[in-house]
Amino acid sequence: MSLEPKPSDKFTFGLWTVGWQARDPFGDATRDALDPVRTVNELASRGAYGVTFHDDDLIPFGSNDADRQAHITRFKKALADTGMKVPMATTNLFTHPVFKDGAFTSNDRDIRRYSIAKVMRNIELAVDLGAETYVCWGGREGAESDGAKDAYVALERMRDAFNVLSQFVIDKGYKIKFALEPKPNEPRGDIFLPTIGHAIAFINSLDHPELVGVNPEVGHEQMAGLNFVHGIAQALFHKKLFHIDLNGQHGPKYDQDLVFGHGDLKSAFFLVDLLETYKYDGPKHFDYKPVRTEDDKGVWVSASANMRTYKLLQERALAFRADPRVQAAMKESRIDQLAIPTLAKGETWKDIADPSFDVEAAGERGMGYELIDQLAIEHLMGVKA
Ligand SMILES: [Mn+2]
Repeated sequence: MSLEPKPSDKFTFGLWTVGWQARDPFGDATRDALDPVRTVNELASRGAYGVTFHDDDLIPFGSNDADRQAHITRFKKALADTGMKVPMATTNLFTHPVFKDGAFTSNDRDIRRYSIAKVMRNIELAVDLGAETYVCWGGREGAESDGAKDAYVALERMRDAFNVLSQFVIDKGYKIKFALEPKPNEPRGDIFLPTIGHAIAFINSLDHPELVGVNPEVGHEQMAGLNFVHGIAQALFHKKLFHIDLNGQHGPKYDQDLVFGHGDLKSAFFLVDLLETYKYDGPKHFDYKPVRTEDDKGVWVSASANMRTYKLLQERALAFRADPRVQAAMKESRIDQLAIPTLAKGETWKDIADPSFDVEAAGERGMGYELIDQLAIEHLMGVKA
């Protein structure tokens, strides 16, 4: 298979990813700002499917209506010229000082109301550009002190926001769904809805749970010490994987936003295997940051690296599944048996008390997983049988 990225692969990038100027808490920008029009052109030339944006990535915060329209017009022209899509958009509810205590869960009620209005305004633009998913990352929704915020009522206010926004898209007839992006911390000391599991449970409390899913990010779950592959499996199980943020992370530390695969490569391999097995057909969205050491050339090298790594892992995962040695090892490990319902059709609890079951013999059976793991590593390393 070709490793050349093409639009049918549905690779997408946030304007803020390649556009990150590499300002961090300790240092100034090391790169110039990128014009969104150039970003669209550069990514299109490398085989991407589309771009995504926060309102403020495209339209500088505080722009007047005429300037806003000018930014939108030239962005639309770049999209039309290249065929690039905008499958997702999101709102910046974290940069301006007004959001220092959060947006939907700020203790200030007027800030909460303003925040929902800012989202609604950008949803109208997102729909106009053809987006079907609206991501909500509540980076400032949290606290540094448990005395600062009532975490119970904060969830009630978070629920208010999604109920209002759901009613907004219903009343407007928009075909767009929301995707919550969990993160455990950073920039807040602790962020509400810190993991995939928290977010999915919260969605069940909403007026329109069918309109809300998740947008999990590799690094965010790994910052919490969790298994991202398991998290994605659970999101798929609940039919809530509306979008995905691919990147790389080395375990629980600050949010590294590395190129996809440049963190835990083995986890990335099994993630691609899972997405391919369950035929995830949404955008493969890279939410990463080219490392601060890179110049403009390095930025575009890193953009291509994300797509190439995905394609390589896709190739390796398919080869792994097709390898007769892997298939035999999986059969030996009884992996196929997990797909069989524990009770047969028509059986009840009355049917499972089997007095002849040999507990000791069953306890002695080895599972054979070491062989499967080694075969996975060898496929990942490109070792030919
Ligand atoms: Mn991140």
